[in-house]
Amino acid sequence: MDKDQVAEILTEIGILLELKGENPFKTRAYANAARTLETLGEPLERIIAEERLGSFKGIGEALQKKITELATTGKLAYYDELKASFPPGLFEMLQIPGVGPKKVKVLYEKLGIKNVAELEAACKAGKVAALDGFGEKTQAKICEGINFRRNYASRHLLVSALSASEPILEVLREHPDVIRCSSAGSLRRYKEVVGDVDFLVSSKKPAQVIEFFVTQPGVASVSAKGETKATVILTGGIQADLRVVSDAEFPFALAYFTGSKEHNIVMRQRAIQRGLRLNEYGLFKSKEETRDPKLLVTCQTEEEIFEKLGLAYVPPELREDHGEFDAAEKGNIPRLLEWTELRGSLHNHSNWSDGHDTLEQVAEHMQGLGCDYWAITDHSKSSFQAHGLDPARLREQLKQVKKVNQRLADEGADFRLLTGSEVDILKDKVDFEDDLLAELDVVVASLHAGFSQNESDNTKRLIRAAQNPHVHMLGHLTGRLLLEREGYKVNQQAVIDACAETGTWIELNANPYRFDMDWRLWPYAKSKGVKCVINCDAHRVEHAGFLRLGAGIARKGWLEKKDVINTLPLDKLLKELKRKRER
Ligand code: DGT
Ligand code: CA
Ligand code: CA
Ligand code: ZN
Repeated sequence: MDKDQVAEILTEIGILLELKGENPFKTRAYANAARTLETLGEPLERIIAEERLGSFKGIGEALQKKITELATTGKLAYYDELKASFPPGLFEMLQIPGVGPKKVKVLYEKLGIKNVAELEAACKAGKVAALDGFGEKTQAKICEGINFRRNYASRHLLVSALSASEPILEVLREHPDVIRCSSAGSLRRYKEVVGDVDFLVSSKKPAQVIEFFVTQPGVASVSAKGETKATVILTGGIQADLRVVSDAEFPFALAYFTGSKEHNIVMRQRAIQRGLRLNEYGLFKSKEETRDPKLLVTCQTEEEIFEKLGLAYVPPELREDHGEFDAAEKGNIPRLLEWTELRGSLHNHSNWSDGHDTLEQVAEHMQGLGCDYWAITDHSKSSFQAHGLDPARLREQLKQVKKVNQRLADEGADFRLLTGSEVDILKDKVDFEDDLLAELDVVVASLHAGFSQNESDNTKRLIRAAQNPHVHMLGHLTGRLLLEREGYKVNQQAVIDACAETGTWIELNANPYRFDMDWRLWPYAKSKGVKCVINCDAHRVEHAGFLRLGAGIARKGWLEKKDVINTLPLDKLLKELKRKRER
């Protein structure tokens, strides 16, 4: 097991001990040890081999033993026994927002509640509100959380689906019996959230491919296995479907299983209008449903299928029946953004606020990745829970950034840190005065706290922020966290209009939990001339990888290189950053 897997189990042990009512020092020791492991700067393996675990603060002898056992054998008897002593449903209850170990313990001991279903029944009967330390409000919140989970439990973040599927695609691609292979479905369409993962393979030996697929290390269990298809659960809990077809069928099956359903329906109608039939097996010269190979209109690729139906090629991201047919008919499908065209990110954090890394570490890492620039936009003072900077500390940070840049320049580096702030949008102004904002390269304004239940209040606040001549862009427009919480209510169209009027950019926050502003709104923003900035909102250097995800979502929003500010080289970017202030 690697350090993250070991850390996860230690965290779980801490929770189990808390459920048992163990003393808080003991339970916290596990949580602390987990955090220590997560932030290790070197492989756990090496530390164990060199017997250095004991040198870390808070890892005593008992913990050293457990960590070593987990890391080397992947198992821990202590953990298995502990876990077995609880009803399995208790863990599921912990997944409900607002329900922690302490609450689960009370619910279990006082009401005998062992799983989510029983918890929901107890809430409905009003029994939970009557418990000490709960009350009506908590009960209502638990109910809401249960509903939320029911709607989302079978859905997964795009990034989880990508990381579960990519290793499998890679080995499938190399398998000697695989001719062509691809992901399909919502994953290939780059939906922000997916239900299941779909794989498609062409092969002359389907049985071999199926057998190979179901025995992959990433496969946790096999739900169904046939001659040409299989359904499995991947580690991480995502379901995956594999279909194996002949190579002649491959382009048709790929188009069909990529979907979306809505897109497929229009494709099929277009075929019918031309006296043809389109299905997952082919395009046929027939007025009836068929899969007769003698009637097949041969196509080697998806491109040819589109061509036969009078359409330019539609990239998978656009296949949502959101205007792609009109565009493809007129030859107006844009050349979508490529992630390699991005040159840096303009909203990121360092350890001066709630980020993990120092300015130097950030600069070195991003330079190493080949970025041209990277803005440090730590939180402003009102975000005290995120250690927001007050004006004095921000000015101190500006000096430090200058020093880092000086050193980079001395070394002849082709890279620059930009100064900035992610300034909080308060009730009727932003968190810093104009004179301070004017000293910064980049100003992102975001709504973090105190937003209202009232859509028009929130909308007004965002519009007022857009009207500030020093605010370059609005950050994560709705504050949503995918599969976790809805965003605050805001009239996004009105905000886009205000950004168009004021020359303010809108962020596409590339954090895979956010992808905010939503891809569905970008075509409207683009039509209004509002520019996009794809930002990592990085809190650690590893988050630079979000750029690639963000670019995929931008493609889904029909965005091209020219629509995205951070495709500009540094000199042009600096000019654009001045434009609004000089209006
Ligand atoms: P998901 O998995 O819920 O995130 O969404 P998809 O789009 O991946 O849906 P999925 O996995 O059920 O099916 C994959 C594709 O197969 C879907 O996008 C379109 C195609 N498909 C499946 N069932 C139907 C259907 O009943 N009619 C049509 N026209 N297409 C279908
Ligand atoms: Ca799917
Ligand atoms: Ca599927
Ligand atoms: Zn941020």
